[in-house]
Amino acid sequence: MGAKGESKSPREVRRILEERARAAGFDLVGVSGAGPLVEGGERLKEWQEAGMAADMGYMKRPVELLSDPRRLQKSARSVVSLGVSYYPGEHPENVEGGGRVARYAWGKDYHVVIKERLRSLRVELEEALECRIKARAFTDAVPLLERSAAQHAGLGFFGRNSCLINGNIGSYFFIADLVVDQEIEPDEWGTGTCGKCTRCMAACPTGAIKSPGVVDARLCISYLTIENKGEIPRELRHAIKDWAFGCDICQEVCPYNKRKATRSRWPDFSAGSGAGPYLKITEVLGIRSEEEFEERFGGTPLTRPGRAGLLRNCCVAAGNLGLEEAVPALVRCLREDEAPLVRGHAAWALAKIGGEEAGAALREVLEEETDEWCGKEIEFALSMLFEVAEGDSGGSSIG
Ligand code: B12
Ligand code: SF4
Ligand code: SF4
Repeated sequence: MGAKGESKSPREVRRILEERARAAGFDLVGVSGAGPLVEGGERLKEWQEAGMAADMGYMKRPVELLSDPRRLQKSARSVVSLGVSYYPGEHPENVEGGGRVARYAWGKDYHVVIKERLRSLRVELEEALECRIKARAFTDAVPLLERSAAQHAGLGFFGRNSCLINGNIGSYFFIADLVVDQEIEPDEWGTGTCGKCTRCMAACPTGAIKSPGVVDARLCISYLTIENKGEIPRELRHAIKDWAFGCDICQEVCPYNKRKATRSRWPDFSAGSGAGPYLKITEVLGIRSEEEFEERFGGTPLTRPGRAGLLRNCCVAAGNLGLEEAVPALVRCLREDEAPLVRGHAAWALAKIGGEEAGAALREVLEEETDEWCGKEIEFALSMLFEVAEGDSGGSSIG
């Protein structure tokens, strides 16, 4: 930090930060010291030990790393937490049988968009404070407990759905961080309460909210459809309904969002700037190469699960929607797709939708399938179809 910057008091720096961050479009601004996030760290440890981090390797790193801003930057003195609403509005009704996309992902890739603004905010601060600022700038990228840091900085309180809720704008906001070597006047910790409400816990379709503020990622649709690289466990597929990317249910039911959700002022997060609220399932199921995938979804958050992951999700959504128009595309996935992940979920979806074409395709590929897991999925799909057929013809166990 340059000598000139030190002449400004921590309070004055706080005032300048607020002014510049708001001008840069951030809805929430707060500051905390750079000490370890003790309570968050303890909760993280319990969560890790219970296996709730699923297969997210980066969430299994030592707690001391994830909960200490100074492990990110030695010279850190303050953590600036910023909030930006991404709320693009409500989902229109799913009349065309689309794959539902969580609101945070309707627009452009927030990592890129926010990072750009953080960079210019830092430059502006350097100019206003007349000094160089050493800073780490990130959002949802560097492993630090961002919600805990933001709660310490006064941005909100932890809801029972584990999201950080702000009394004025609800929870549809991203958290972004600037870990800086500046002494800035800290804010009071965020307070607030869910009161007697438990709506999110009751509404979660997979029972992922195990206790207030504790989400088991292994059951969370957001994990299953985004971070998960493998299969979606069969017993959870039906609960995913039409969600093709992420899940908003525990936020949709939240009274804070119903009353306070404030539309994003950033055009980058509007439905028109990215994939929007629904994916056209048949179109996604037809994407066979990485190039095509990048062309269609590059620059949006939807690249995260990869091509096979997104097709897997669309298979499950098609099955749950009983989307007959998707049968030809699913049959092509079953026959042609190079990823067993896609073939296996296509088999399940075909069995869910049913019909002669689906049955014929499943029987045809059974002998040729070389992947063991996929072969089992096809066998299971055929048994599902057989059960339905038996049920239809009155051939149940009663008979
Ligand atoms: C891993 C991860 C996930 C995982 C696990 C989610 C989870 N609840 O842990 C999955 C893939 C499931 C996920 C889903 C989503 N995520 Co996410 N995710 C993260 C990530 C990378 C780490 C979260 C984490 O540390 N989990 C570990 C557990 C132990 O931490 P936690 O649940 O936050 O619990 C904290 C509280 O218990 C808290 N705590 C401390 N004291 C107290 C006291 C009380 C009384 C309580 C209740 C809690 C509490 O300490 C813990 C540690 O911080 C963060 C970014 C980051 N680097 O922080 C984004 C982040 C949390 N995700 C975000 C978003 C937007 C989502 C989704 C809404 C996306 C979607 N629509 O599909 C969903 C929401 C699901 C949900 N209900 O949480 C935002 C949340 C913004 C906000 N306003 O809260 C973040 C902050 C990204 C960002 N920079 O904006 N996510
Ligand atoms: S995001 Fe969906 S699946 Fe995950 S905890 Fe919330 S309601 Fe449950
Ligand atoms: S739905 Fe109710 S319990 Fe869940 S986070 Fe919102 S206020 Fe809290």
